Amino acid sequence: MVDAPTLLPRPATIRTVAGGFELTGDTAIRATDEVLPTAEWLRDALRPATGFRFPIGPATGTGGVIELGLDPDLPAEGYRLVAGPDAVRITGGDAAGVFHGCQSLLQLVAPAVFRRAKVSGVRWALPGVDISDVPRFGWRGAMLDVARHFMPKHDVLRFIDLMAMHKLNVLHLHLTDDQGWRVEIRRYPLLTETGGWRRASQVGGTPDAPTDGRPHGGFYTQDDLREIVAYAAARFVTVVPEVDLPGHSHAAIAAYPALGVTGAELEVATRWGVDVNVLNTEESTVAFYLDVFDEVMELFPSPYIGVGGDECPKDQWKADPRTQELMRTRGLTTEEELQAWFVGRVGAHLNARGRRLYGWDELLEGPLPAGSVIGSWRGLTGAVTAARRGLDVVSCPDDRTYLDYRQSESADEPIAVGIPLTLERVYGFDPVPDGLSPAEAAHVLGGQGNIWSEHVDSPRMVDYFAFPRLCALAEVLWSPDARDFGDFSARLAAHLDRLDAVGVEYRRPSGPQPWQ
Ligand code: TNX
Repeated sequence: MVDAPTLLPRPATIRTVAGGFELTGDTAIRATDEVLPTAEWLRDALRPATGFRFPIGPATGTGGVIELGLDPDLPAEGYRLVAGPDAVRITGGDAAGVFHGCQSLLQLVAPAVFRRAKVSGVRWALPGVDISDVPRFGWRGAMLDVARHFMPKHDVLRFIDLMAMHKLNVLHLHLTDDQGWRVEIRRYPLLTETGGWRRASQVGGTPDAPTDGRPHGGFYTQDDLREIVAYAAARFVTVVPEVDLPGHSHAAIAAYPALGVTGAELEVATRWGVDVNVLNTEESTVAFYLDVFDEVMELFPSPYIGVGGDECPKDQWKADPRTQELMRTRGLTTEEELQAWFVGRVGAHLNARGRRLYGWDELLEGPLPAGSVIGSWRGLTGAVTAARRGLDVVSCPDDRTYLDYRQSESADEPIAVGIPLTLERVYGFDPVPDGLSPAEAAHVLGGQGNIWSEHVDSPRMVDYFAFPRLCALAEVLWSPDARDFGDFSARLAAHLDRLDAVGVEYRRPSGPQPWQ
C-alpha cells in the first residue's frame, strides 16, 4: 500500500482527491482502438503479480474499470490520470502519453506489482489522485555501448523495459567500435564474422588502456535488431543506431583491410583508448559505408541515424601520400575538411532518404548537412555552438551524464574511467546551457546518459552503473525544471523497492554492493 504517491520521474502536477481505486479480480480494462496495444501491454504488466485477468472489454460485475483513451487537447506524450472510486481514467495526447500514464499507474500501486509471479496478501490499491503530466524534453535517452562489450539481446530488451518504466524514450545503440562490430550487414558478412570477435590478449600497456585480456564477441542478427526495434516501439522507445566513422573503425578494418589507410592486416582491437587506425576516404570506402547505412536504415525506422565522428586521429591521413593526393583532387586543405567531406557524403545519402544525421560534437569542426543533430559530450560547448548554428542538439556532457564514470570516491568502486559522478551531480544537470536565447534553447532536444562499456563489462555491471543514476537523469529530462534533491531522494527510496521487485542490481545507498 502506497501512502503518498512516490512517482519517479515526478509528474508536472499531482493532486490528491477523495477516494481511491482498488484493482480486483473483477477489474476490466476498456480502451479505444488507437490505444488497444497499450491496453494489452498494461494487462500483461498487471497480471503476473496480481493474478487478476484484466479482461479488455466491458466492465464485468461489480468491479471497476481502467479506461484508456486519447484526448486531442493534451500535448504530445502528455497524459491525465484520474483515480476515483469506480475507475482509473487515463487519457493521452497520443498513444505514447497513454503509455506513460500506464507507467504512472503501476507506480501508484504496491512495488510488488513489478514481480513476475503472483504475490499474495497485497491490496492493489491506488490513492485518489488527479495527475496532469507532460515531458520537459522530447529526447530522453540512454546510450548503450554494445561494441566494447556485447550485450545479449534479452538484456537489451530488459533494459528497454527499464527505460520505459522511467519514461525514457530514445535508446541510442553504439553498434560499432575498434573492439567490435555488432550489427549484421548481409552484403559484408565479415563485419560480424571477423569484426564481431576479439581474441585473448596480454593485459598491460599504458595504465589507462589495457583491456581485460579476455576473448570476447557477439553480434545481433538482422532479425534480432528488428525484434529489438519492434519491442522498443511497443514501449514508445525509438532505437537510434550508430555506426561510428571514420575513427573508431578498427574492427571494420580488421574485417576488410581495404577500408584502412595502411592496408595492413589487423586483428580486432584488444586495447581501449583512441585508436590510430582509421578509415581511408577512397570512393570505394564511401560506397561501402553507403551500402552499410542502406541496410541500417532498413532495420531502424528512426528519423536519426548515428555516424559517430568522434575521436578520429588524423596521423595516418597526414602520413599517407594517397590520402594527401585525394585531398588535393577534392580541393581540401586540412584533414578536418577531409573528415567533414566524408561525413557530408554519408549525411547527403541519409538526407536523400529522409533521415537526419546524428553525430558527436567533433563534427562541428566542419560543415554539416542541414537537419543534423549533435551529441554534445565534451561539456556543453558543443551544445552552444550547435544551437547558435541552428542545429538541434542532445546534451550528454561527460561530467554529468557519463554513467560509466565511477559513482563515488570510494576505493571500492569497480574500475572505471573519469571523475566521480554522483547521483546528486547527475540530478543537478541542466541540459540547456546558460546564455542561449529562447530560440537557440529550443534546439536542445533533450539529453541522454551514455553507458560506455570498456569497464562496464556485463549486464550486471550495467545495472550497477546505470541505476539509480538513470532515475535521476529521467527526472531531469521529464519533470519541470524545479528540482529538489531532498524530495527526489525520498521518492527514490520508495522507487528502489520497485527496482528490487524487477531485480535491478542498482548501486545501494550503503552496505555491500552487488558486485562485491
Ligand atoms: C570517449 S564520448 C569516447 C568513447 C569512450 C568514452 C569513455 C565519445 C564520443 N568517445 O569512445 O568509450 O570516452 O568514457
